[in-house]
Amino acid sequence: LTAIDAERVVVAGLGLSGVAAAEALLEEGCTVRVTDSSSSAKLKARAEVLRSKGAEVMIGGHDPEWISWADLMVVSPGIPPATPFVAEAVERGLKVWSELELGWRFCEAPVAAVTGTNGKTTTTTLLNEMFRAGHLNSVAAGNIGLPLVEAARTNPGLEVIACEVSSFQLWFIETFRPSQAVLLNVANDHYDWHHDFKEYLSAKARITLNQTPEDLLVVREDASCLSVAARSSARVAAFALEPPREVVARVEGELGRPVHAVGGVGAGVASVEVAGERAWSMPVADIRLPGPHNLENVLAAAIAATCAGVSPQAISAAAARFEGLPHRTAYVAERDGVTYIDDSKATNPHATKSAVRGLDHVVLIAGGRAKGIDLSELSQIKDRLAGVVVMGEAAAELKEIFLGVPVADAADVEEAARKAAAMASAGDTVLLSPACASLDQYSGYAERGARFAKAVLEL
Ligand code: UMA
Repeated sequence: LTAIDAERVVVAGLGLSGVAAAEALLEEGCTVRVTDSSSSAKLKARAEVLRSKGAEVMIGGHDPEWISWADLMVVSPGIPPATPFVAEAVERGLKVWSELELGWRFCEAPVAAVTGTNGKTTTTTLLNEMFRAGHLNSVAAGNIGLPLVEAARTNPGLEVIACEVSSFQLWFIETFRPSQAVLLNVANDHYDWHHDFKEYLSAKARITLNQTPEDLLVVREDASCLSVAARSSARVAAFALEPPREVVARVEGELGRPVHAVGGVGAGVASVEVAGERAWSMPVADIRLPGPHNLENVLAAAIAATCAGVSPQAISAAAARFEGLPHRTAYVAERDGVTYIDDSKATNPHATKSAVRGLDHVVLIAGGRAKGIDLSELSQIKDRLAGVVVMGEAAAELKEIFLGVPVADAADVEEAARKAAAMASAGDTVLLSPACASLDQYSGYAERGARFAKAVLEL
């Protein structure tokens, strides 16, 4: 096999990525063994399907013997590299890829990859909308929920792929080389998977590892993202919520080399300049996505779309239409002059800080599972808060952090909605933006957000 160059492949993890990887490998004629540590009813059913397609499947554990049998391991993003089965494979010199690396080898169209701690899914979706508005045959894939390997194999005639990539997927790449890479932001998250910020940042930096001067790297103008750009071989573009000329000056000063393109905002107009010439602009008031964090997402997508040759009209049309995704600073309702917003997807402090930025008089609902992240940076938003309702595992920690702000306890998100409503006055915003994962109480952020919205509508 030219693309994969392996015959005996172990697929670790039998989730979306594992199933898509195993199916692709079987079709390529590889001998495939699949293993998952869990043995739930769902996995048993999946195992049967894969067996019927010719894979050997072991659920309920991983057999280290398989490492010496294989010449490639494809590991699911949910399995941290410190997991003994994966760590041992790496140590013994087995080739280990993420599903992203495997999927890349099936891609015939250029990939525009988007990563960052927050805003990935929104930006990937918007970028795909911009491509489509520009009449490019494009699909949104990757961490967004459609494994790249599946997207590449099941969509003939693609001209570009908007691919959301996570640090987990980037960890085990080898040749993955996006024509365009977008690094939206890097903030504390996922310390249950990565060791520390340095390791997390270096995983994110891998998005540009194989890029060349023919490729483009789009970064936020901040110290962490620019440190990645400084070490990249790609052409660099940068964005910030300031006039483009100022952004150019700062970035070039920092990097010591010219920037290819820049996105910024001045006098109420968002714009992109390429090689010093204005290539796209749009009044900020015409952009539907709410909040400054989303304006950054729009700038990042607009730079990538512009540099991919999409017309400014098509970019503006997509940005004027796109209202955002559920549970991401999503408007729920207004009750007695109080606005209710569902930002259940905010599962780290940076996301919560971004949601609060741009708002005043907020009654914040926060808490859940902290994933090993220090939540104390949330104290920076204290002066914007009229009150806080805490819930879940992190409740006690949050109470300490918000000392001085009126705080109430809630057993669940429904009670939190009621207590927040009682604390809010006309003109305030009640914001569910938990800064924590939901898995201590809910099946996911979507359930937590849906239950919040329902409770608000019943107030
Ligand atoms: N498992 C093992 N051994 C272990 C640990 C886990 O076998 O030691 C098994 C689990 O029992 C489970 C499987 O591995 O059956 C887990 O697979 P997975 O968690 O990698 O899930 P997938 O269904 O393959 O989904 C993954 C992404 N999940 C994660 O990164 C955790 C999905 O992103 C992504 O949409 C999908 O691939 C397609 O690319 C989700 C996500 O939460 C939405 N991503 C994180 C985020 O956005 O913050 C990064």
